[in-house]
Amino acid sequence: MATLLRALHFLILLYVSNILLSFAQDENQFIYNGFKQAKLHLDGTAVIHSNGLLQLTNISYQQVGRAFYQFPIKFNTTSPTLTSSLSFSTNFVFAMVPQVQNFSGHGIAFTISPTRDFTHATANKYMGIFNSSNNGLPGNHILAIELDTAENLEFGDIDKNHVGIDVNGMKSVESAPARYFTDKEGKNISLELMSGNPMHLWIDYNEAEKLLNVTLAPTRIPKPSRPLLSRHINLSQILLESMYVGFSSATGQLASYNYILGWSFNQSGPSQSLEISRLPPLPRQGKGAKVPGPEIITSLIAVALVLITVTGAAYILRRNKYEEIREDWEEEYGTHRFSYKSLHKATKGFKDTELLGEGGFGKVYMGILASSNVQIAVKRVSHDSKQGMKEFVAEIVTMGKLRHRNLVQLLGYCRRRGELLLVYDYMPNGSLDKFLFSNKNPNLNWFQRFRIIRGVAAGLLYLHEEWEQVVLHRDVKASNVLLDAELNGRLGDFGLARLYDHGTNPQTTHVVGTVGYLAPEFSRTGRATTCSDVFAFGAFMLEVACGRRPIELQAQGVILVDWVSECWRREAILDASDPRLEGNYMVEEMKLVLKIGLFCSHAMPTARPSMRQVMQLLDGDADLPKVPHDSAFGPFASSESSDFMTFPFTPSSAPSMCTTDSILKSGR
Ligand SMILES: *[C@@H]1O[C@H](CO)[C@@H](O)[C@H](O)[C@H]1NC(C)=O
Ligand SMILES: *[C@@H]1O[C@H](CO)[C@@H](O)[C@H](O)[C@H]1NC(C)=O
Ligand SMILES: *[C@@H]1O[C@H](CO)[C@@H](O)[C@H](O)[C@H]1NC(C)=O
Ligand SMILES: *[C@@H]1O[C@H](CO)[C@@H](O)[C@H](O)[C@H]1NC(C)=O
Ligand SMILES: CC(=O)N[C@H]1CO[C@H](CO)[C@@H](O)[C@@H]1O
Repeated sequence: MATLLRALHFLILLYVSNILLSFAQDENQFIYNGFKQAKLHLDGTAVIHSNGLLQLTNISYQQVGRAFYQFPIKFNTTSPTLTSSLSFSTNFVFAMVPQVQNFSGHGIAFTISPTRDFTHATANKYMGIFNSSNNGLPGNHILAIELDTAENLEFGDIDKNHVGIDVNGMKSVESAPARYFTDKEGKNISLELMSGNPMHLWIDYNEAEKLLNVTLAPTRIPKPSRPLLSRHINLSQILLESMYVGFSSATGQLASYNYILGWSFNQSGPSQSLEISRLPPLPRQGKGAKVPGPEIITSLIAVALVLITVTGAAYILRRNKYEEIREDWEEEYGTHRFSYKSLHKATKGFKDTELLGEGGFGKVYMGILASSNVQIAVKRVSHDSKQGMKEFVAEIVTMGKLRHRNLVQLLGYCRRRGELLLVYDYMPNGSLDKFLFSNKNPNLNWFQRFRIIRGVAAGLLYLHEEWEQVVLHRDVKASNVLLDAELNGRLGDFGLARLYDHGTNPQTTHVVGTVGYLAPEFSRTGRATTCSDVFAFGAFMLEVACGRRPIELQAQGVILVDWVSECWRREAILDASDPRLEGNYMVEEMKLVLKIGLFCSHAMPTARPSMRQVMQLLDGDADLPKVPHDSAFGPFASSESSDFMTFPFTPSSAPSMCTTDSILKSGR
C-alpha cells in the first residue's frame, strides 16, 4: 500500500512539474537542458540527436546549419499596452569539435533576426546569415554574437579564436580573443573555442543601461563576474518588433562538428541557469553519426563482444606502436596536441622515403594529414628527461602562437616516451643551404638572396622586438632557413635550443649552437642574448653573400669573417662576393650586406647593431656609418689591434641592449 501511495505521489509530482515546465516555456522565456522536446525550427545540416544534442554542422564543406526558436519574440514595440522591451538575457552551452586538430569551420553565431528565411545567405565566412551583397547593410536588422574560429582579414578579424558582436554584418563592432576572467586568480585565462570541450556563453542586454555584455567560461565554473565584452549599443535602431532568436553555423574549406548542448532565454530578468550535469553528452570525437535504435544496439553489442576479444589481442600487440604520453596538465593544450597515430599515418610510418633531412635536433619527415590533405613536416626530437617537459611544452604552445610571414609556423606537438614530435608547416623548397652549397639545386640569383636576407631579418626582428615577449632564436644559420613555394626565407627551429637548457644541470654550461655562428661571449659564458643572435645573423648574411660557410674546414680553417674583413681592409670588399653570381648583383646592395655582416660580427656584443637597426639599414631607411678601413671586426679581433669601434649608429649614451629571452619568466 505504501509503495502504491509513493508511486501515486511520484506521478502527481511528475504531472505538476510537467505543467510547471510547459508554463515556463512561454514565448519570451524558455530553457532547454538538451533539446529532446524543443520547439526549434531546423534547417540545413542541423539535426537533433536522440539524446537531445543539437548538432548544427557536420564535417561536410560549404554547409550551413541553423536552429531557431519556433516562435517570434516581441522586442521593440511602440505600443504602450505591451510590456515587451529590448532587454534580454540568454545563455547556452556549445562545443566545436574540429575535423583535424588546428583546422576548423567558421564557428557559431547566436543570431537575432527579423526572419528565419536565410535562403540567400551563404556559408563560409558569412556564417549562414549574410551574403556578399547584403553584408553590412542597416536594412538587415540582425544582431549576432559570433564565436569565430576563422580569421578573415577583410572583416578585420583579430585572430581565429575570438568572440565578436556583429551588427548587420560580419565586421564586428567589438571583439576579443576567447578568454574568461577568474576572480580567484584575478586574471584572464585563454580558451580555445575549437578545443572540442563544451563552453558556456552568456549574453545580457539591459535596455536602461544600453549595455550588451557577453561572457564566456568553461562549463565547470559559474558565470565569471566580469564580461568578456561589454558594449554600449542602442538596440532600438537594430531590432524590429518581431524577431527570431537562434543559432547559425557554417563550414567552408575546412569543417568542424558544431553543437549546442543546452539553451536558456528570458526577456524579463536574467536567464535561468542550465543544469550542466543534465546536458546531453557529446559523441565520441569524430563520430557525428546518429545514435542507432535499440534493436540494432543489441546485435551490435553481440558483434562488439566478439570483436573485442579478437581485436584485444591484436590491440595489445599494436599498442606499443602508437603508444604516447599524455598527462593531465596537457589538457588545456587540446588543439595543439596531435595523436601519434595521425602523425604515424601522415608520414607513412616515418618511412625513410619521407625523410626530409636530419638536423641537430633530430630527423624531419614530410607528411600529409589523412583527414585534411594538409602537408606537414614532422620533427622527431629525442628527449629523455621528464624534468622540464611541462615548461617546454608550455613554450611550444607559446611558439605556436608566433605568427610571421618569415617564420615556419609550428602547428603542434605530440609526446612519446623518450621523444617529442613537433609538427610544422611544410616548406616545399627545403633549406637554404641546399641551394647555396649543392650543385643539384639551381643557384639563387642576387635578387632572391637579398629578399631572403631581408625576410630572415624581419622574422628575427619579430622574435626579438615585435612579439609580446622576447624570443631568442639561438641557432640562426643557413640550414635553419627554409624556403616556401615563392622562395621566401623563413626561419625554422626557433627556440628549440632551449630544450637542451631544460633538464640539464644549470651548473654545466651546455653550449648549443653551431660553430662559426657562435658569438665569442656566448662561447665563454653560455648565455644567449639578442646580441648573440645578431652575431649569428651576421655570419648568415656573409654566408649568403659569399656563398661560403662561416668556417671552411677543408680550406685550412678559413674563417669567413676574417676573410671578408681582410677584403674590407684592402678596400676591395666586393672580392668577397660569391663567384657563382658572376658579378650579377646590385653593387650597393652587395656592399651593404657585406658591411652589415661585419658590423654584426663585432667582438663586443653591445657594438653590434640591433635587429631593428639591421632592418632599417637593409631597407635604406638609415645609412651605414663611415668606418675607417682599418677597423677591427670579427670574433677574434682584439680591442688593442686598432681603435675599437662601437657601432656608431646608436648615440654613445644609449648603447645597444643585449636582452635575454623572457618567455619563461612571464609565463604564458
Ligand atoms: C543576398 O541576400 C539578399 C536578401 O537578403 C538577396 O536579395 C540578394 O539577392 C542576395 N545576394 C546574393 C549575391 O546572393
Ligand atoms: C554588464 O557588465 C557591467 C560591467 O561588469 C555591469 O556593470 C552591468 O551591470 C552588466 N550588465 C548586464 C545587463 O549584465
Ligand atoms: C581581461 O579581459 C577584459 C575583457 O576582455 C579586459 O578588459 C581586461 O583588461 C583584462 N584584464 C586583464 C587583467 O588582463
Ligand atoms: C536610441 O535610438 C532611438 C531610435 O533611433 C532613439 O529614439 C533614442 O533616442 C536612442 N537612444 C539613445 C540613448 O541614443
Ligand atoms: C627553385 C625551385 O626549386 N622552386 C620550386 C619551389 O617550390 C615550388 C612549389 O613546390 C616549385 O614550383 C618551384 O619550382
